[in-house]
Amino acid sequence: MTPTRDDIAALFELPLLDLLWQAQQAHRAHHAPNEVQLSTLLSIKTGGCPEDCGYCSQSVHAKTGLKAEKLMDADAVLAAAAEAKAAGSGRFCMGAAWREPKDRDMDALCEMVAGVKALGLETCMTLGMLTRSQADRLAEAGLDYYNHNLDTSPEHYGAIITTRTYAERLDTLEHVRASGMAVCCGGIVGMGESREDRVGFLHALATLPEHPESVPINALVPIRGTVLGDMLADTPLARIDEIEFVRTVAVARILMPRAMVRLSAGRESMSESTQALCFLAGANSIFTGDKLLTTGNAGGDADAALFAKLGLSAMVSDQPARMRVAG
Ligand code: SAM
Ligand code: DTB
Ligand code: SF4
Repeated sequence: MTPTRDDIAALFELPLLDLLWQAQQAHRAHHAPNEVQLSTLLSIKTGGCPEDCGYCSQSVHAKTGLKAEKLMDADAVLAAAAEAKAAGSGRFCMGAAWREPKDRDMDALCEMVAGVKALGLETCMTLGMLTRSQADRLAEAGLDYYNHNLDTSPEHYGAIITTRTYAERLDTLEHVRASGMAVCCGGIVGMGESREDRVGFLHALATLPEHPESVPINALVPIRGTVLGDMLADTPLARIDEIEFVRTVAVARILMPRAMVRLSAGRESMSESTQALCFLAGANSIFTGDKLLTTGNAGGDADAALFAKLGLSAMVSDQPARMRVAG
């Protein structure tokens, strides 16, 4: 049944232990309870992005001092992918600070996809908006997942980004879906949004024509020089409460039971206990490695220690999660 915003708000309002119980039941009905999928990120084209996303260090509108770089050579990308595989990662996600890829970049991008796949890794890219023909080319080259986030509720969106519309994001998601690739789509919490916005954000995801196979839930990484990073540094109380973050993960799990829910950016500043609660709430995927795109991440050693402490193991394949389910 299609959930309404009222249904979703009611989930958020449950006593925490009831919410976690429901989330665990949804999780165990569709996923191995103690397995977590591992992805590694690489920024293949850093900085100089014309978009004005208020959270992002890579926007030309931010004053972060980040040096803009050209698209990396395929050889360097493959070397990083081989390292990620050796460290136990199952998926390699390549991100570019673009509004959209240029057609002249497509050959190089396809070469990267084919090379990473040949190493025996699942492939993911996030390059901004895609046309249908660009999505088809990436799919033919062997791209398994495309990440394109809705980021927040339709109502809050305009306070965060003005250079790209919600509707344009939905168009790209449609092109990715039509090309046959799996959809990775989520967003960020802790950007000063209200509970109602978190409800609206999860409602938008859960009512897409099909649920995304992968749902990254990022906690804002506050970066000095970005609009949102400065706001948070100056008003620390605006930071999202960790239990509210756990609730968001649990509601995502209940609404999209077959999706892989990824505990994404922001893990570095979360305690082990909060991360454990997120896994209990149904998160079953993380970014590992010591870097996200431009900021630090918890890293391999910390993750290995956490997994040992919690009795978690790396998921070998998330194939079942990629079976299409009507949303
Ligand atoms: N340029 C492409 C785009 O935006 O479509 C791809 C790269 S972009 C960095 C990918 C996603 O990373 C964003 O949609 C956002 O959800 C997340 N992200 C970026 N900066 C973040 C931050 N400071 N904290 C948390 N998540 C962030
Ligand atoms: C997503 O939802 N989170 C990742 C990935 N998709 C591309 C990116 C997180 C970026 C965090 C900030 C940074 O390192 O620049
Ligand atoms: Fe550009 Fe993506 Fe950063 Fe937005 S999130 S400024 S589109 S790199």
